[in-house]
Amino acid sequence: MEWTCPRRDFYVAQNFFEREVAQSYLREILQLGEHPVKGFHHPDLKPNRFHAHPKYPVSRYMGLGLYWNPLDYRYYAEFKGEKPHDLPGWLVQLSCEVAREHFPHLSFEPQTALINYYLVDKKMSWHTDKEEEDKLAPVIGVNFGSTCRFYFETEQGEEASFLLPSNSVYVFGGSARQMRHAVGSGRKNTLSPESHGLLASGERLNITVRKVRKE
Ligand SMILES: O=C(O)CCC(=O)C(=O)O
Repeated sequence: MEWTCPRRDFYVAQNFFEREVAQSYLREILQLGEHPVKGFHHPDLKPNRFHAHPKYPVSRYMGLGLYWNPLDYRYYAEFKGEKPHDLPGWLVQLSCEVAREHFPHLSFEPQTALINYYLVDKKMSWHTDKEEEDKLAPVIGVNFGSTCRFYFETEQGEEASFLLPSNSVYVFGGSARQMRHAVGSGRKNTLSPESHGLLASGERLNITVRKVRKE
């Protein structure tokens, strides 16, 4: 497993886990998602001038640790009166190790994981992750399912992209923490072996682990 560096302070690694390990992690996340309240759901977004009740672009969404509410873009300790699931131990360990490897000088604590489960043809348009108080702490992304195109802004303000397959991990922090980024929909017929039987062709599941609160 090797890290590439598409821009300063942004790293990506493919073939991250052994296949059986990746499969067991994906299965665990899907099981957490079955909970009727704090599992996967399709939340409303902030109203805009076109829609009074727009929906979050990703059809299935779940927060662990803290709940990020797409309706007001704030983090909460509870969702509908329930405490979100805790982050699984492997996700805490993985995110701390990746943060320490690439950003040893920055403070990091895995306080939340946002899980986006993209059904076929679903994608995320250009945005900046700016709702967290800590504007430097790294965001660690873990990817399962189908390959998608990941778009990001270079330091020169140009748009660039690369293909992001299943079983890959990315991390961006420091000078890249506020970079604009987007993801295309999962490509058909690229479903990875560890996702077979768990996700359908063209589906994709992304987990981003974040530090939200400042010290
Ligand atoms: O699906 C992805 O890899 C990106 C998710 C994302 O941009 C976000 O959660 O802010």
